[in-house]
Amino acid sequence: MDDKQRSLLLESSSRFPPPPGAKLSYGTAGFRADALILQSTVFRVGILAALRSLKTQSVIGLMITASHNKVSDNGIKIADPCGGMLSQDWEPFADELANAPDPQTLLSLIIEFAKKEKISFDGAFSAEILLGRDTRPSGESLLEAAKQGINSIVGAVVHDMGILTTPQLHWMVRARNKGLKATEADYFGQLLSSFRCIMDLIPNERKINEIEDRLIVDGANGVGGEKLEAVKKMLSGLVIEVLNSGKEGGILNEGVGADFVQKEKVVPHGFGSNHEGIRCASLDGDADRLVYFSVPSNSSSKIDLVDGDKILSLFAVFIKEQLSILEGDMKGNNNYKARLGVVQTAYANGASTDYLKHLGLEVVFTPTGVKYLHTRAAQYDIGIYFEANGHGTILFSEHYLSWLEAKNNELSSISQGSELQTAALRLLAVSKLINQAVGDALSGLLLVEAILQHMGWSIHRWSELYQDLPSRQLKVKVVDRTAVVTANAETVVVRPPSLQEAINAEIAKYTRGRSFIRPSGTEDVIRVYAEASTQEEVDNLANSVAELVDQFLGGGSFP
Ligand code: G16
Repeated sequence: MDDKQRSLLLESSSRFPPPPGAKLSYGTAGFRADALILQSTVFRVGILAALRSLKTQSVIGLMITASHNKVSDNGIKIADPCGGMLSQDWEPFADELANAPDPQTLLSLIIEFAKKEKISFDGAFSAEILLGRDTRPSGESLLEAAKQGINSIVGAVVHDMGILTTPQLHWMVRARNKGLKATEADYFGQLLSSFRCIMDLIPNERKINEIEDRLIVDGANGVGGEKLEAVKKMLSGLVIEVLNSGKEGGILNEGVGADFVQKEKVVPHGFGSNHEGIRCASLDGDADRLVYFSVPSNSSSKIDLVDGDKILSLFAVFIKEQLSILEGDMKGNNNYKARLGVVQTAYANGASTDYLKHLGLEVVFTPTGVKYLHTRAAQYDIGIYFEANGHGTILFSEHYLSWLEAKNNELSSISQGSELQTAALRLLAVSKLINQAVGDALSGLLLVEAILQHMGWSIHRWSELYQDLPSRQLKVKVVDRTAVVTANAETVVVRPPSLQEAINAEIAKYTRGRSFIRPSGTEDVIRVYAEASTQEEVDNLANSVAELVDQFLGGGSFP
């Protein structure tokens, strides 16, 4: 590193001192905290993104968002060259960078890390970063901090992509690195054409059904609602009404959005008895999560939740149907049996796992966080991953996509329009519609809608795929959430000692009881999950486990 680069880093970082007394750590999906203390962190992540770009000689993405968190929080997510989350082996460096106490320490860390990673500052490659933000008021000034961080690396180029959903930014990074066009119009164009393709391939006999073509979407008062308004203008065959689009003056994620709906299992603001029986969906603050729900008659505010597990199950049924058509006829020359796998976390409702296994699928578990699920799903030809909270997607391996393309070409010449070719075309369209970089509420929603039409299923028919076990989620505020250490995909507490034994003793009191705790990586709380055979039992179990967390970790309160 030459003197010019050193002095640029020293000078710029002196303008972004870290907040006194705050320790920030790279969590489930990047850094997240009260927006007031994030200037220096975001500036430093700007530097990190430029270094990552130099290292990989690729475009990197930075998204200013705190997703489902309250509006006064903000955060930053990093998109790697493939569009996925930052490679986990860089997370410790991200932590060190964020917490370096002064410019000189920061510079030393960068020099040492660049040496270790063999990052060259010779100017042969210029770092290039795509920058986006959600609708939070703090986003504008944090975006400026990120720009200054990026510009602290000589020659770095920043493209401000404006207000986007997180998955749009990840999609753009992936597209750019594949040499494809990557504007918002290209993103919408790909979504709409692949949606149309799946809709056009619905067999005629299935087109007669009772599905209402109206969908009501809760936009969480965030960016997703805004973008969906744009999508719906270009859509045909589906009528979408967006509530909580942010234009009505509601507050982001307050009493609205996928996180609220999935955790509380009540209607979001703006929904009520006038929506009884209608198919409804809810997006989260940066539109990377999606859940569906319906309002039962005379329900007060309760909903029938169709969560990420059921979206996964719907996708699995559809993919499996196409694979059995394709693999049912192995007479051609070019045959191949795809390896299909499903990835869940400990939050997956036990009934969903039973259902998926009953379908004959391979189901594996990872800790919470898309970074884990995505990596695991990428090991299959087709990997479907979903968290119960609605974050997930379907990944197709390059190898399998090449096979599908070849099969489609072969079938075009020998049996154009056959059921076999249609199945291949459907899978190819799904691979274009569903975001290959990260979970995406907008593309997920269009795929759900296309599959429901294909199956001829109402939301009620879909919801009846299996009956969820009653579950409850709570959060407990403790003095130091890092005191909890878990193992086995977060199902067992290994620290503090004896806490797991105490939880086991509570679980043993209930039929089909299951419970686990884990520190959140996006909020300063311990999360408690419980499942049992009745709602009363599960509420008791969750409350007793929350009490145990309080006893063992002290200072508990239940936000
Ligand atoms: C992020 C992650 C998700 C995770 C969620 C909650 O979502 O991308 O994988 O499930 O945080 O994580 P935790 O329980 O550790 O707080 P989002 O939508 O908030 O970015």
